[in-house]
Amino acid sequence: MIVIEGIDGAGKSTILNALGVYCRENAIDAVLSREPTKGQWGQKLRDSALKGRLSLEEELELFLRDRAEHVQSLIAPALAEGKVVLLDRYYFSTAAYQGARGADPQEILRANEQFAPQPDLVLLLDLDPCAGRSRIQSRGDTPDAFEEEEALARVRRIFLSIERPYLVKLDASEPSDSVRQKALQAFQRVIDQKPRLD
Ligand code: T5A
Repeated sequence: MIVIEGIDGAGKSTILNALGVYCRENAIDAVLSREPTKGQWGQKLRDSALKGRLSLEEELELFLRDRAEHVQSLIAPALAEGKVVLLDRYYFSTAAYQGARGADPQEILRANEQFAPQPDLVLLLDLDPCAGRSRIQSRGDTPDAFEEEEALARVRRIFLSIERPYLVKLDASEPSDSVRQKALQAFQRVIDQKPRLD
């Protein structure tokens, strides 16, 4: 399982799509997904970003419910079939974003790691929040309630403080091609180490 993390506008979807294309071109059986999901809990969270933010406790609960459903319905079955799961955000986002609102990031990691499979690789796309915001704006979108700059600076600090052996930090301020090349190299290293089920 490969997870892409980073603040809003860091380029996660761009890298996820590039990894998806690479898998198709190299006959790697992969499933792409993202959190929050399009399920009932994920949709509620997305609505809250537009309509008015929920309390920290409500957010934490919904992200956990959404993830538990995601693990059960998609992640665990795909892994059991030997597929590569590519995820845009996972529980590191909960540690960073809900941590930035005051929850304990270490406790969030611990709670999630009790039920959610740990990834083989986390690509952390590190970017200054100001740059992330302007990328979102130049894409034609308006940053939402999760995307205030000061809060994103706290989110970024928490992301950078997470220590896991499978976490690789990439400088997302570099041009897209360069970030993509580095992401693909890290991805291929992991694929080369994994025994294939077929
Ligand atoms: N959340 C989520 C929590 O609070 N807790 C949780 O547990 C979870 C799972 C979800 C929100 O939910 C919060 C975090 C989020 O605020 P989302 O739907 O994942 O949000 O949306 P974002 O993370 O905001 O995703 P975006 O699509 O806005 O950003 P991406 O995917 O990081 O960036 P991307 O690839 O769309 O790129 C943005 C723009 O920049 C360009 C792209 O072409 C695009 O136009 N770009 C670059 N430009 C220059 N150089 C590069 N290297 C570039 N890479 C991409």
